Amino acid sequence: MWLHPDLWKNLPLASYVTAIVCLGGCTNQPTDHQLEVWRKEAIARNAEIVADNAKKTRQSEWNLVIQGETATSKPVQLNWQQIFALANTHVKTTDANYAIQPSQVFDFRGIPISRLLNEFGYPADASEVTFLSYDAYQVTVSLKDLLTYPIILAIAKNGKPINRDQGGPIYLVFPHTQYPQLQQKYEETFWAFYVSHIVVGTEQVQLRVGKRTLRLADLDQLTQVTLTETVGYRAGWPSGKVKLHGVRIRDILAFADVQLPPQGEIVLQGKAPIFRNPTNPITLTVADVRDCDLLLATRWGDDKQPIPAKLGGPLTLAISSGCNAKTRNMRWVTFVEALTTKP
Ligand SMILES: Nc1nc2c(c(=O)[nH]1)N[C@H]1C(S)=C(S)[C@@H](COP(=O)(O)O)O[C@H]1N2
Ligand SMILES: [Mo]
Repeated sequence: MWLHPDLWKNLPLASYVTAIVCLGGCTNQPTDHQLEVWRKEAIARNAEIVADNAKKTRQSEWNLVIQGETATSKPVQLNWQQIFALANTHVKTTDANYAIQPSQVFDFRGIPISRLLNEFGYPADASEVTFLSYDAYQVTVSLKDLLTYPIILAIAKNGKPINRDQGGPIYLVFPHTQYPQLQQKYEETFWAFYVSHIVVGTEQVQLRVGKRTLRLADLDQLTQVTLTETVGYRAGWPSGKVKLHGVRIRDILAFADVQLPPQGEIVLQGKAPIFRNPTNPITLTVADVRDCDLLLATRWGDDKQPIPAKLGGPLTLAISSGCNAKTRNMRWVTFVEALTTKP
């Protein structure tokens, strides 16, 4: 069974009140139910942070990054002026998220994804494109559909900037009215709000650690570890226990000659803006990095498949249930890009 993105939202508050009661007195072996409860708690807390931070970034400071298996494999960053200049396609459609008037047609103006794909290139064998948002929400769309239909990153709705609570400043819009066949396939959960990155296919592993940049071949030299856990990622993963294969963060740091700061913390950065917010960084305690299994996963499942962008790959944080509650409760970071230390 696959998790519907909706399961991550509108979490019943009552379900995690029990976790608070248990935090002081839990045994070392939390039950699956407790893990699930902690995961929901972390996600609910995250939702608040996201709502808060998303409001702070102004439209004029917004960037859009295009990367992955593009022609140059180098990320291209568009600033607001460039985004604005490219956004000259109009799509008249209902808004899948406008529940008040589901039949109302709006005039969206935006950048057709096909234009970006043609400009920046894509490999002949690529089949999907992943859109990542400020809050680490992600959706994956078939490349063929993106080339066939005017699916746009909209920056205006009826001639006005799109409000944050309606998905602005950049909202992924599908031409539902003109192409009703897309209504089922790309229902409201696909309409990503505040898009910040477009990943064509899946990127190569590239992890900044101290002064070094590690590739998959480097990580594959280290001790390989497998965890079987209920994952806390937000999108796309199966529910229930999943096998994650990768390397320990402490081994990665040692490999890159980075010392564990005795009193400090390890800072992890992901691609989504909320996973690299300097004022609210994702931190791991030195004790947990030293004493429990905190992995960067490179593969998953029984057949050790690479982790595709659709699941937040190629590198994701995986947290063992043997870690302390504080760490266990943390976000499972997708699209991991850097590890640093904080004294
Ligand atoms: N960036 C982002 N886009 C998103 C979501 C989200 O959490 N973050 N939720 C999706 C889902 S599941 C739905 S139903 C719609 C509306 O989400 P809302 O109910 O939070 O307004 O937006 C979609 N786009
Ligand atoms: Mo939803």
